[in-house]
Amino acid sequence: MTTLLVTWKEPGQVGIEAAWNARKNGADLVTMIEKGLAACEMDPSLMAIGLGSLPNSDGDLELDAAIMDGRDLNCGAVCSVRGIAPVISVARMVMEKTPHVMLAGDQARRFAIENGVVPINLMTPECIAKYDEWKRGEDEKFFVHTMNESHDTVTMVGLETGPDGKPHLVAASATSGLAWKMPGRVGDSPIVGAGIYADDEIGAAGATGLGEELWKACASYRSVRNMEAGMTAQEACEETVRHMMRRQTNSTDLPCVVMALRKDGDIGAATTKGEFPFWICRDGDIEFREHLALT
Ligand code: SD4
Repeated sequence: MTTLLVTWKEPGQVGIEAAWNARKNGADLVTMIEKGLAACEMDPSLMAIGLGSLPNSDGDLELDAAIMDGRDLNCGAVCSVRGIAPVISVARMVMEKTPHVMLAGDQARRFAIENGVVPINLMTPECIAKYDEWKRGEDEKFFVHTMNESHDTVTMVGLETGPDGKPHLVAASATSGLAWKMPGRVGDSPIVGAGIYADDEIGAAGATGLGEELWKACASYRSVRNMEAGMTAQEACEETVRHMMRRQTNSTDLPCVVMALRKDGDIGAATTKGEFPFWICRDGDIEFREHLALT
């Protein structure tokens, strides 16, 4: 049995379908998730992540990604990478080909090129037009972009249970970060423990939303630890979100979302604000769900 959870409506649909197609072609869990996120990054019609997404305040796209394999807690990440996509594949290469966890900026780009990724111009006419529009009405500072309009991150968690009944979990995320962010700013998505976490002995979790707050909360790790302490996946996510709402004054400025998948297939999701639409795929049966904020 294979279960996948993917964030947000439009990009999530592209991601989940691509991941399941990869499975039909024989992909393992890490590859399914990589292919799912890569499809979102490379689709210029999605303003969510990767090619043609919303840039920083200089009009430059800086991409982040991370992947974690719950089998041995191995992980790889890249941040602030320009002119390269899909960065989820570069994060996977960091995990599999280096002894490190994260490469940043120009050196991550150099590593990608050395490993065969062809540089591309990530800015499309559509995202340049959006940037110009934002520049013209530049009165709302950095976090103006409401995440209800278009989401900047796709996060995916997956569980595979083999014939021996042993669970295997993977979590991954790819993002262009918050639109109009300060150049060089990195959010939660490429940070293991904040944006993603996976441990075959417990479960996996992933976050999306206001990265500064999710990072302060170590939201994904906290949710996995909550499941380790005996909570259901839903209780685990709700505890994380309630804790954020109680301790972090900015955690309801924009949605802060966490979703979790326990090693027995139990799932949960919670958000500090608004609705959180996400997709579930169970052995190819794809279902769409909408979660409301905690009140
Ligand atoms: C970030 N968490 O860079 C990301 C943004 C995001 O939907 O998830 N947007 O802070």
